[in-house]
Amino acid sequence: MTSTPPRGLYYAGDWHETAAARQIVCPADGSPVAAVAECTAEDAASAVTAARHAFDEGTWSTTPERGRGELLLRVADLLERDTALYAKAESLDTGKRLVESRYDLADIVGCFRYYGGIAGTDAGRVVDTGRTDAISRIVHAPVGVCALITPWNYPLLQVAWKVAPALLAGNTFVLKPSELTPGTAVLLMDTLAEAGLPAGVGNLVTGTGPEVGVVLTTDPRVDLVSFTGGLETGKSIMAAAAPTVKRVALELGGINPNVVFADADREAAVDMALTAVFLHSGQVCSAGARLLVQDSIAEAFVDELVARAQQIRMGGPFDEAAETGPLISAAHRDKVHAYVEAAVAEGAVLRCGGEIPTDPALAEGYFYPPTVLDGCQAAMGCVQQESFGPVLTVETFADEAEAVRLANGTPFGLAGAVWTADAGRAQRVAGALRLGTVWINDYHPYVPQAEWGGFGQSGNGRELGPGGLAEYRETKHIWHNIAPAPQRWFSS
Ligand code: TXE
Repeated sequence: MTSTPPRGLYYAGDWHETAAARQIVCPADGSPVAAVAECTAEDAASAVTAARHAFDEGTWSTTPERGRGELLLRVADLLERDTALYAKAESLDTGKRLVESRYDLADIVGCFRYYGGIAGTDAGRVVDTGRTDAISRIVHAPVGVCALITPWNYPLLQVAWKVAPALLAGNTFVLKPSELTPGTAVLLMDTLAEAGLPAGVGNLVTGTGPEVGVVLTTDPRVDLVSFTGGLETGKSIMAAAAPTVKRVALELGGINPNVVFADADREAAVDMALTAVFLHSGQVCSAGARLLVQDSIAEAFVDELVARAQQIRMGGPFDEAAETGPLISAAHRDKVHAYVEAAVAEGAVLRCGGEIPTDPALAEGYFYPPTVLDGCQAAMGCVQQESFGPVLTVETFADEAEAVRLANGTPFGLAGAVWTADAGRAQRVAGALRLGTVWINDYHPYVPQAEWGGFGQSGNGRELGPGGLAEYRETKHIWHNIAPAPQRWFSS
């Protein structure tokens, strides 16, 4: 029997073998999923060479934008055709429920369709020069070679948010997915090739940040880095990109406020407060991990929420009774548990969860139960830093001004919500919150047409929408003198 070598290094239109491989395991039970190429710094440099060559050669950047959009639409159709394959791969790598991976795939298809659909709708603009002898145009140009570095919580979704606009704008890219969840990125290279993407335009390196990620953020042949991941990594990427003045876009998460006023629809607000924080076991950059609830309803609201949180069923991707899955790794689970212990040590009241489960059915996986920390104060570490796990902190407020002040009281600003029956208050608070996304009487919905990104230390730049495409475009001014004549600025 011949075995195929582990895949993960793809450049210039071909798969390449690597000296080493990494075994991916399913976080739900630690079972082996697949061996994936463990690339070196040299492998990453080879991928950059291919991307640079393809960009400079120009086939893709000179393909009319509508043609590039048609390719994205073909990718969307192929992803839809292969949903079962992709969803299974995503669930095995992340441990998330199969049904959630299927939802993610629908969103991924939607992202490719959105960018495919807007192709050719914005060709720049003509500027009034105030002269009859000159024409001035603003046009879009691709930035060049893009390094796309992605995390493990929504592996292919975060890839899609970068790859689709990067390709539409005419760039070439080197993708580096998280070393924990590379499976669907490997599959995507096959899909892009099947859709007809020219060799060298889309390239992949699998491996770690310190080994291959660093090459992508420092190589002078890379023009742009788009990164989604942790705050500390984001800071180091920004610094690494500085000496070669790369364009940098960062999506770094945060600890997001979910503000509930006493007049809110109680049933909906409790229900959605659970979804806000416990969806995907809290491993969501926009998770509503900070509940701010008006003091007159706080006790009853939190009692109800805790009672429901205790009922949430954990299980693996193929357990149909499960409502949420494991954390991504033992190391991440230990980090979340240490966060909870530190919160309790600084005075938070543990209302539920807070212990690594002892249920034998969950013993092989990295599960952590929905956890509620009541009685938190703005200055506590647990309110100022994200756990990125299924942990809710609870604070109370007296009035609108205090709610806004508390909600804005962290260095982050990705997303959050306000719950109230008062439309005027809803708009006032939404306007005052320093967040990239504000939901009113809802939590988590997003559409590819709307920009996504953060204020403050949640990052810079935007993904999705026209703004997400703008990240991958240079703006160029073309001035055309149609009646050239000497100007005689210098008389000699
Ligand atoms: O992410 P990293 P980690 C947060 C969450 C989590 C924390 C750390 O709080 O606990 O980040 O998670 C690559 N140069 N989020 O350590 O390290 C890495 O290989 C270039 C929020 O898993 O940020 C992976 O591909 N690349 C978040 C990617 O960066 C480097 C999602 C993300 O990994 C690199 C995930 C380097 N020096 C975690 N070091 C969100 N915003 O949604 C690492 N990488």
